[in-house]
Amino acid sequence: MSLKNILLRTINQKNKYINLAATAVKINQEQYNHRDQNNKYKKTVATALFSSVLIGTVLAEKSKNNKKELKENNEENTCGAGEKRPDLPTYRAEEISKHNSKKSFWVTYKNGVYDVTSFLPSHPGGDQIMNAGGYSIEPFWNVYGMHKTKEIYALLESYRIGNLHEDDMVDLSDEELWVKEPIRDKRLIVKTSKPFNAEIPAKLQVAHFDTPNELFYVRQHMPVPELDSSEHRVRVTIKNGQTVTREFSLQQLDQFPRTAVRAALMCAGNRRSEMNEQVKPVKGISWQGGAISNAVWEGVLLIDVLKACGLEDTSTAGKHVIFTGSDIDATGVNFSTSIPLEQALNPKNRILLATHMNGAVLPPDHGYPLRVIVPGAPAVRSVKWLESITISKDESSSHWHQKDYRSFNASKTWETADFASAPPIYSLPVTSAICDPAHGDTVTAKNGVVEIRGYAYSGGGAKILRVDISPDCGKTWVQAEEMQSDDAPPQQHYAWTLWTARIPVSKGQKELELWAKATDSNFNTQPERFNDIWNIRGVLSNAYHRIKVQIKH
Ligand SMILES: Nc1nc2c(c(=O)[nH]1)N[C@H]1C(S)=C(S)[C@@H](COP(=O)(O)O)O[C@H]1N2
Ligand SMILES: [Mo]
Repeated sequence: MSLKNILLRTINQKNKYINLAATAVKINQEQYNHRDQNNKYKKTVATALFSSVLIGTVLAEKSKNNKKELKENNEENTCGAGEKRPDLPTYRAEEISKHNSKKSFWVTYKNGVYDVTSFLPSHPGGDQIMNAGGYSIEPFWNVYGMHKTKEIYALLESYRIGNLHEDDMVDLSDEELWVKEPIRDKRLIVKTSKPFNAEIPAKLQVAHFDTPNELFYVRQHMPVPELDSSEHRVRVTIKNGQTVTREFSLQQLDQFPRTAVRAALMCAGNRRSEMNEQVKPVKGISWQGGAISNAVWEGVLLIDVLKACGLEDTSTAGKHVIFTGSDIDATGVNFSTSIPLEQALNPKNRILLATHMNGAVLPPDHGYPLRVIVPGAPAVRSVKWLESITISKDESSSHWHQKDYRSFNASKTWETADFASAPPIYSLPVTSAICDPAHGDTVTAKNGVVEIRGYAYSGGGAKILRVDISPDCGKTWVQAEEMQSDDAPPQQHYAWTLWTARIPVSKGQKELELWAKATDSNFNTQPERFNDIWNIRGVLSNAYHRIKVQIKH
């Protein structure tokens, strides 16, 4: 890059930080305004202004750090992928662009040209890859940051056929996309930074029944969109012969009765890493047990809004509600997924259009200013930054709905799995995990007893009835004594359960292997091993949780 370009970029960058700080002040004021309107949060304007300035300063500072981080990340280990290879031929961009079909499919990365035709069927993201045909994969990998691993760079390089002509090289670095990301709590365990995916540390899961907002796990597919609650609208479209569309501002939504639901959100991929380690590799973020957190969500009922839009008059069977967020992928497509309309209209399911989380305005990472909460469903259905709700005879056609969050039997491979015929995951099976101690910890036995704590959860409104712990690989079981759960009725119980168990150990015992399993109000229980439930995507990974600890007496 020329000196002039570098200077221009620096000036642009600086202006961006100034804008960013200004926006932060605006958003922050707006959040306080919103609270005041609801007459629920009595904060003085003075406090609001003070914290606005404070947050503005912190954000500006953070952006500087982000830039530093970006530089460091740019020096990530790409295993030499995309470096010049004098032994290989050179291709012009025009020639490369012709190879964009399933018959012949080329992509570029930095200097490298790759023929990945034979890789297409095994791409975990399905046909999404077709967007990069004859072009650079960089802008796509900038959005889908999980590609940026040593293994994937090495895999890419194995398809190398040539070099991109010098004159056709373009700077496709990704700074622009990520400078506006929110500030995150340093205690979160970061799995991928762009997009930001992070789990809550296990010991902090059991420290609070309602997870503090800043510790709630975060799962993003794209950069966090910047939205303004005073301008935000949600569009409701009902296709029934003629199409009816209505738009609601947040103030208009507030006209509906407000209500609160305590619900855990769990990613369908929670505990995937155990399936990966105990059976064989799966594809997806390697979540340990931290892709679940619990909160009280507040907003209006989806069912009330749909009825106000005249939905009652239509037949519901076989239809779907498509939720669309404001976050967009590299090709300009918004995040979207759907649930069956019957599920949405069952009042027991208490589906919310939520504006608040644990009494505070939704943080940007969790969908500010509006998200849908589908209690008891895999968290992917709880679309953040909600901008449209569409009643349709078809499921969402999005990649995230069609090519992900579906399950297969253990024999299906990426080549044989048929996503189109596999049912989408709309509920969750019973699961549990021991959070404290962690695997490998040394614990102290007091009066011959070791105390352990964890969570348990089941989807579809099922409540946890029992958590059983085996201290001897299944010979005997000890029942957890203390169970902290919500007081909602058993078939409408959407929160997690935190439990404590006391495990007797014998004198002089040095090591203890612990197995945990939960039983829910449908009397479903966790499977013993991961082998039989293994699936290519590593979803619904709910076999017994097993850890080993050392004992100090
Ligand atoms: N708009 C939008 N909504 C989304 C997602 C997303 O990437 N974009 N991720 C989904 C997934 S897969 C999960 S697990 C949850 C995570 O919610 P959280 O980040 O508030 O924990 O959000 C869901 N809603
Ligand atoms: Mo998820």
